[in-house]
Amino acid sequence: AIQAIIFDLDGVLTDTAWYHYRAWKALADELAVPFTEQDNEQLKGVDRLNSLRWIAQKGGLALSTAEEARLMAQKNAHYLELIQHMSPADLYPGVQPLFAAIKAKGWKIGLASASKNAAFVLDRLGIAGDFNYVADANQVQNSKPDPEVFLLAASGLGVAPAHCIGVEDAVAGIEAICAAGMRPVGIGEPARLVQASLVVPQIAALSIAQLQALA
Ligand code: G16
Ligand code: MG
Repeated sequence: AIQAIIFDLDGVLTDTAWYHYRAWKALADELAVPFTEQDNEQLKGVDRLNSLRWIAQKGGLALSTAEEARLMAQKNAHYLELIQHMSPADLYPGVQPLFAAIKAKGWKIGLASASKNAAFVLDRLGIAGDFNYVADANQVQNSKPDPEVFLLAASGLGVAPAHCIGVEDAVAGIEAICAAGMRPVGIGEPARLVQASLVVPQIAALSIAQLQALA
């Protein structure tokens, strides 16, 4: 039986991808590396260091560890500036009723995000208090598709992975959920998220009945 739903943050509960894109784009421009919104699709769910390495590789740049650290700090400062004005209005429609329905079932709510800024974003969205446990990139060594962040969320919730459903928009995230031994729900296109048991176009289309049926 289902006992917990573990959500990814960016692309599932809110659209921070646009802000990540603007911050990476500014950095790529400075490095003279071509970088488009389509390129940014590849970086969804990918952590900060691996995102920078993806851009550096695209530009054929070899960065030292010190340069990587400086560029990551620069990108993050810009990203933080861009997300300062996020508010509950940035929460995707459908999240609040879904959370209410999950709580009414007595199921727990967890977060598994590749972002180090997850707690700040939850706070800005006004939903920090809805989570029984928040796992993010500050606490894990291995980035998605490794299952570590989902397994940490499950253990923080005190629920065995087999009793959890994971909800993700990124291919690497769905892989992480599968590797964790949880049931995967995708947000986006079925053709892209082939490993997911169920795919809906956006979170507003996800019902408690569909989640219950995965049990
Ligand atoms: C998010 C985004 C990624 C971003 C990553 C790291 O992951 O999807 O694009 O690179 O976080 O973010 P930060 O630089 O804030 O640590 P998720 O797992 O919430 O989709
Ligand atoms: Mg995501």
